[in-house]
Amino acid sequence: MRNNVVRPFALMLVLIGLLSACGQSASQSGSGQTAAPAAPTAGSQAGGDAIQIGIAVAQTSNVALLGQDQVDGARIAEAYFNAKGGVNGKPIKLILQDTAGDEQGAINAFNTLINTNKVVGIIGPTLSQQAFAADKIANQSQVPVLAPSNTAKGIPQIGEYVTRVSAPVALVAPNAIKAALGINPNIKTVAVGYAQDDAFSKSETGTFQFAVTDTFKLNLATVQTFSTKDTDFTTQATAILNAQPDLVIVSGLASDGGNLVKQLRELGYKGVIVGGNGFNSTKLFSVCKAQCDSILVAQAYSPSADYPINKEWRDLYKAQKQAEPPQIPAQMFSCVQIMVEALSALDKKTPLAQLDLATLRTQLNAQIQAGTYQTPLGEVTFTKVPNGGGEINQKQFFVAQIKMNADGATGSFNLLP
Ligand code: 1QQ
Repeated sequence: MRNNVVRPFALMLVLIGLLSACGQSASQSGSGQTAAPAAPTAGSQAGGDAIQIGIAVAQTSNVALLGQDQVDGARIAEAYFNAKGGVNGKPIKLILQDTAGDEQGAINAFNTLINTNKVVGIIGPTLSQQAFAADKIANQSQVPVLAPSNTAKGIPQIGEYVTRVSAPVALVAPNAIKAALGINPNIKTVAVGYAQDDAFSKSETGTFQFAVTDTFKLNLATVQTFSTKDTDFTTQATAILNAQPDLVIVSGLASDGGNLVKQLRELGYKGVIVGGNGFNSTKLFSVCKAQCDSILVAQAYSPSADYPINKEWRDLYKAQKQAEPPQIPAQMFSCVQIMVEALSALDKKTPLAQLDLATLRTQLNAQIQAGTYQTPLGEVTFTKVPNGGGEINQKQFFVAQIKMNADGATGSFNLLP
């Protein structure tokens, strides 16, 4: 068993911990005075002051529209949980590494967090496309990953150290089509567009297309593809208009998807539009502006859900942003909560300072997947997938309709009853 291999180190590390408590610092790389270059303990992270948790999201690139929402959620969570006493009295410190928008950026951020920052676990990356590349690295290094916004099919199957906190597209997306039919029961013809260079968009469009043809028995008139890097959608918008759809469904990220909607409306499309999970950000409003109005988006979060911690989170977010919290920052807040609560539970079994980092990471992973968490998303538990990690169990999903304000720049996600 892996745990037994590292156990002999634990005793030695307790001694090092005692030494450092006597005023001698146990640095991450091991000081020249210690007999052996020991693996760092949780207690030696950040000089023993705080427990370091990695946040690897897109702070730059076109994906930063979504990643910035995650930074907001993470910062609020860090202050909130530290004010509540952190991990049994010990504060947490979030270490942010920018992944930018691609796979290599995510791999680099994960490697830095694992090997340089020596975090106990990682929350990230922003995209499924990045997760399929970077989560493998964490899995090989036996570092727990919480997937805050990775909704494509197959994420928990990457490996046992991957736990998904973001409900998969297969469960969430079809709710938006149902809502569209509620608004216009005469919908017969559907056009679909998706980003063909993005794993989430491909996975989500598969779910949408199946729901259109098989679940709701509608006519799928055209399927248009684009890239997440595109800005000109004349070709796709023209083809969609020519198909004369009553409903258009877009699976893309906030910047490309938002631009497709904008250009579609500018060319004269008047019917219902459904956007996928890439639209679940108020940052979308700066892309399609007034033309974002009335888009339907299914979500795994409701700001008005009646859970005690959701009320606190919502108030904190509103005080900072003067807006209701969208889904993506709420999922990030929930990830930080799950890390903190799992660390606290583990610390009660064995004080974290007595565990070497490798053991701590392994035990933290098991603790994360075994727990039940009352989050802003509702009660969250995980099901272990065969040969993989943890898949989220979440009870409630919602559909919102975007309402843009008269200024054409600000707006809100209004939940449908
Ligand atoms: C994924 C997604 C993105 C839209 C999250 C920002 O759901 O990549 O899986």
